[in-house]
Amino acid sequence: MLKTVFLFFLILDPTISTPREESVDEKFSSAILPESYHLPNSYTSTETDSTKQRRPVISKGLLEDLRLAQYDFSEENQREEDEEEEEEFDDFFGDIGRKKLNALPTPENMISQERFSCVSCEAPDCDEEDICENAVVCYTAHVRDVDGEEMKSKGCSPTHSHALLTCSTERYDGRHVQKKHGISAQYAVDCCQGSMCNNATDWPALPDVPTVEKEPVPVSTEQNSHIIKLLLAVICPVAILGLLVTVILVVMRYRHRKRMAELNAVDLDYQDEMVGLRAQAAGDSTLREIFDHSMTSGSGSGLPFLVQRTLAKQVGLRECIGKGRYGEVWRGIWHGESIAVKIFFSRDEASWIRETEIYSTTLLRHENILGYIGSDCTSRNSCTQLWLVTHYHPLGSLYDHLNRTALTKMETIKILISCITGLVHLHTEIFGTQGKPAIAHRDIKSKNILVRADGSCVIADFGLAVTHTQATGETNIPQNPRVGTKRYMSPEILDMSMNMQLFESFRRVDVYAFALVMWETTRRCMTHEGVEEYALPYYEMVLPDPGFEDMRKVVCIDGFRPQVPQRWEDDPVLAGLARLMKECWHENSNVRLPALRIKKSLIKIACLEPKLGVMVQE
Ligand code: C9U
Repeated sequence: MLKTVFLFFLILDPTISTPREESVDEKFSSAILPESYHLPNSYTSTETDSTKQRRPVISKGLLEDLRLAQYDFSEENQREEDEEEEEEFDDFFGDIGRKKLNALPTPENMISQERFSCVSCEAPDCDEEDICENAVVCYTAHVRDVDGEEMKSKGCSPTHSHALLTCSTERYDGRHVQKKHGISAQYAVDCCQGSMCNNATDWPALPDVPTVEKEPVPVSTEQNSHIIKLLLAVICPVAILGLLVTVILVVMRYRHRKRMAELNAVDLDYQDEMVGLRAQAAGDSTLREIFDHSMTSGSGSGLPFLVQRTLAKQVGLRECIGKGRYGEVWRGIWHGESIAVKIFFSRDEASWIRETEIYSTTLLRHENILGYIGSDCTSRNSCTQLWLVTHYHPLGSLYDHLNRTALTKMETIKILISCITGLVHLHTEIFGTQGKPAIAHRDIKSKNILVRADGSCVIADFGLAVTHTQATGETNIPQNPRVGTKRYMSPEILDMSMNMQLFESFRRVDVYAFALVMWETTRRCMTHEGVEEYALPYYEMVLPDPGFEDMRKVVCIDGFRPQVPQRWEDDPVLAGLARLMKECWHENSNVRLPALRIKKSLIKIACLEPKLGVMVQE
């Protein structure tokens, strides 16, 4: 049954192709396209048949064709599908088609394989009649093409399959095609069997053009939904991603601006007399003039606030002279003079804030504290740049210096006394309205001490510093994820027994670290017995960049301290230094000497040698 329906589809749906078995079928199939509908040319023949009798269109061949079309369907299946197909059939053909299908050949009306002559004439007007031979059936066809043009033709159906296709539908109104494409052809065919039976036949009446609404084409609907799905699958993630990126950028920009405003506010807090400040035309002044002014301008130890604001714009960075966890240190040029610029990683913003606060402390300026010029916080390529600008010391850090050169006793004493003088100044609170709080450094080490051209030293890096004011009893420990350098950590930090409430504890931590700096420096002090190579404290006991636990084991559990060579004991100055450093790195922080005591002891040691004593007195 399905095969039968397929045959109808061949006629009705131009999108279904016909089998390519016979050339006649091929020709025929093209002829049945509704959009260019015309029946095949008649088979012309010279032989005429006077029989004009019209007989039922039934033949053995037709019956066989139909059987072939149905052969693989059981009766049961057929019954099941009948109802369904009837509905489809109604849709396509209505009453006209049904009538014809019901009239298909049965064994009862089977007729012999007789051949006929038929009248043959061509579309559109059938004006020149001829005769064709050997027809299974004769037909009279009336066709209206998609443009509404009517065409009339007569002819022979040469084969059974041709006859079946030609005659199986008497009337076709193209409803199905009209529905799909909004345009259709119509045809009406009368078939007859008998010699010249289509002579003088009337033109069968054409069905009206169906008035059906164009149905939305399901294929394109499906395609549309595919396209929509595809677009959704592509556009949605891209749009969401774009939106997310935009939101993140906006939030980052907002936070960046907010942060910049906060950082600027930090600066402002430490510029107490902003209003009275004169904006300086820095180009007109030398560094010294600017500093002289800054000492009286109320802007702490650095430049007047308004000059600091534009520092980053005025400084030309020349070479990177240091890199570390904090960020980078550059030598820069400012008003023709070398300056040092510490550029903090934005993750170490807390250190920049703290260092700016400490340097902005009134009375911090001291010959053994790194000279502060100013801080600037700028935005470059949407990145916060935190600058701290100080004096530049060409000899670099004490660590660099000791690595580079061995020292005379004079140089050694000068380094140690200048360092401890800086530490005394830091640790000492100066009372009064123009005073300063006590400050503990918390990261004393040879890399944080710079060597001036005259061989004396300055202390740098106040990012971890804590302050204490006796009057209020307040110890200001800023929030900072950074900790001191593990190698220089005192036993009480390593075993976590340190009393953080007591400011004195922080001073003692500095003293322990200073003792290690003394050891590093004394190793490089030449005597007639020679000199040791530069070495970091505990170099024999821990690997480079030791962990907290490594240091705890060495310093607290094993109780090791840097080794004091025999050479030192043989020299009164070095022996004195060795005794002093041992007191300063004592396990018990209470017995460590205060900075001022250390300074006095160092002076005493210096006086052991007349030349050194003169230097100290100066
Ligand atoms: C890397 C440690 N550090 C050095 C300086 C600073 N940190 C610093 C601290 N706070 C604010 C600004 C800077 C610093 N360094 C100098 N001078 C200097 C000169 C030469 C070197 C290093 C430092 N060399 C290092 C080894 N290679 C040759 C050059 N002046 C002031 C501060």
